[in-house]
Amino acid sequence: AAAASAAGNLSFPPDFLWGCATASYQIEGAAKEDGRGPTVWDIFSHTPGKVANGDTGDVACDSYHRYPEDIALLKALGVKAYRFSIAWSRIFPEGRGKPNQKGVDYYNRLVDALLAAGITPHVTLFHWDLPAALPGGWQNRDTAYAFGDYAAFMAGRLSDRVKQFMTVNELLCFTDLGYLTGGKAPGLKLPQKDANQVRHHGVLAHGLGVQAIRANAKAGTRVGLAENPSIYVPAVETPDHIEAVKKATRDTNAMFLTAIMEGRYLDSYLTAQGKDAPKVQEGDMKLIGAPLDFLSINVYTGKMVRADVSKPEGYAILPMTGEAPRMPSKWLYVTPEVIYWGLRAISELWKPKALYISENGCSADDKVSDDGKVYDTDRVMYLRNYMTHLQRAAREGLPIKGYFVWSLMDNFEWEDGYTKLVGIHHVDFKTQKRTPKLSADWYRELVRTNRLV
Ligand code: GBH
Repeated sequence: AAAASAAGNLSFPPDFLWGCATASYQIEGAAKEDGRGPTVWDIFSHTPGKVANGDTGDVACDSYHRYPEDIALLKALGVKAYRFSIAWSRIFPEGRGKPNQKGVDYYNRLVDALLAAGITPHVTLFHWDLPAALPGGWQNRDTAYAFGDYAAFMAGRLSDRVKQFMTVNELLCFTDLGYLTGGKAPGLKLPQKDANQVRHHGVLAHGLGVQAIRANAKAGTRVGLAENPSIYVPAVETPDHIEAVKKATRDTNAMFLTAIMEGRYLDSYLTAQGKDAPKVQEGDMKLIGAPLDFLSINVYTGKMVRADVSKPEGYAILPMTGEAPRMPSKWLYVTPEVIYWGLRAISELWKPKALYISENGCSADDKVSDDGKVYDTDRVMYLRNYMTHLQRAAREGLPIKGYFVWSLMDNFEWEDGYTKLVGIHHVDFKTQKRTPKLSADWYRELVRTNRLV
């Protein structure tokens, strides 16, 4: 039995996996090198008015060339794992067809260098940089099959060394935000019916990816996804509000995570969408609902929920007030408890075998001081607060196995370009020099002691 000493109560489990996360388009640069094909994000970022300052990922952190330096940063932090994504269009420049060996070589070099440094690679196969050549993008069901083929290929090439694969990152962001509201690539504003079909192709791609990885990977390979479900905090920690949080979690994620965890669309979703409901083919839901080896969630923010018996759904989601504390990204309200309640609601609803936080972090009011250092006290405060609630989840025995801070370093923050920086290392985008921020010093100590102090 665990020693119930006061100090022990602040510890994380001994085998807790600490890591850092990045994504290909946000850090790699080398957009035209070694046969990489164009992606929807290349086109979007080069379209005037789409990204702040007209910023692009053409160079970003130049990690395509500087990955040894980035691995050195990971090593200096003492983390045991690195979550990165593969640029599909480096492997298949047109999304499908003949593989590009130079792209494969890059990820082989990266994986080998990580392993040589004692760092476990966790691979995301799709973090939004869709090959532009795929006709219709995610509007086309064929794209889901192309993803399955690409997943099969990568599993075959990497699973001798990579043991943990995430199919896709954040369904909402490459479906609704790309095709319904249009703030992200490809920047379309389609009618709800078409957007619902895009959502379906997204979850179908995940399902086909799971099947493809299982069929092509070496034994012992684990498959999951990195999702950003809507997650909630009970307004008051009483059984009725806690139940309301679970119900809200299940209902509001009906098109994505609930479908994946339950292998069906909730009737309430289908009814609400009516004639706009997605067209589903025979066998789709079985693929989509394939049991996963683990589930990873990206946790940034969440809303409060209270039980409300006057509503048919039995709960009310409380809006954020204008004065609620948030980080510089306008959507990033500081709600540290959501990391615990998100994990708890998901655990109780769907009993996943293992859970990870695949991203957590924030933009902050970073300024380089005279000594060249960024003292990001606000980010330290943010991380420390979230970590307290992560530790509660571990302490109470939820199956939380690891945590990846977003992000290893400042990088191309999508439509915000380089105006919102989310790294624990500062990057000087003129010189590409990386410098640990105060938050990196803080994280290194957390990783070293494996406990909150
Ligand atoms: C993550 O998404 C991404 O996975 C990662 O690549 C990114 O760098 C990181 O966040 C930091 O931002 O005003 O309606 O357009 C976080 C979840 C969900 C946050 C969508 C931004 C846009 C809200 N994102 N949200 S909206």
